Amino acid sequence: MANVDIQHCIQKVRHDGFCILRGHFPVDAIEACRAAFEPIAKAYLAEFVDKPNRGPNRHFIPLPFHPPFYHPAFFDDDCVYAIVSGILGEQMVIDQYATDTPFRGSTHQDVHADLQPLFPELPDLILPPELLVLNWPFVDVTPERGPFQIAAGTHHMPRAQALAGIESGEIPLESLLMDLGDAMIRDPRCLHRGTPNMTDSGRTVAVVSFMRPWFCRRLSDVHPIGRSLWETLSEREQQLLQRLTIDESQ
Ligand SMILES: O=C(O)CCC(=O)C(=O)O
Repeated sequence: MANVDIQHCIQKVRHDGFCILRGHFPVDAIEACRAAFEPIAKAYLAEFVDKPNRGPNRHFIPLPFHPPFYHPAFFDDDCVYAIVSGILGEQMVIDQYATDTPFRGSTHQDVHADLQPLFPELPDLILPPELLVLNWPFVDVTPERGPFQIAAGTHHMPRAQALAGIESGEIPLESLLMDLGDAMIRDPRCLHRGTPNMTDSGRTVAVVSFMRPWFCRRLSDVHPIGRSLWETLSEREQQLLQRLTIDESQ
């Protein structure tokens, strides 16, 4: 944790809605993920190419919980743990491991938040986050590859006001360029959108969702974790991943 200022990152997530840890994750571990993801994406697209679940030519694809996608560098990182637990508390859990991939032909998404207000009857109530997302790209995210855009600080604003501010240009949407090894922690209530990937290779970004232990949602596309891998995890990882189903046959 030597060169990461944890308190600064916590403040940045709280205030702006995101922070980026530059050059944080091991590039060789990510390159292994990129190679292993190719056949997964190919098989997925063979079935769902005409049924994109995130807009034209943009797919949310779950990842299996085994190497190379499971790596302690991603799930047992002291800095990520300190920042995320510094906001959500040490009882936090993970319920999802997946990817977002826009391909050529993807378009600008509507500006959106990934979570609905906790209390819909009070849509303007500003609360601390119940959930944070960790993202890291499997490729360098260049301007041509459809970078994620975010409107900093909009998680502190009534949503209608934030959307109007973005629409009028008063609140800027910032393109987040990322290199292999960069990792982002963000509040998914902070308004954002995906942009078009104009290249012939997918722009895949991994997605891990951390949440306070009382927050539950029904997810249909989460892979189990094999018992043999589970037994090798640290106590902290087992606490984080306690919501996964353990596959006793693996
Ligand atoms: O990966 C991206 O560029 C944005 C994805 C996103 O916000 C979504 O699909 O909800």
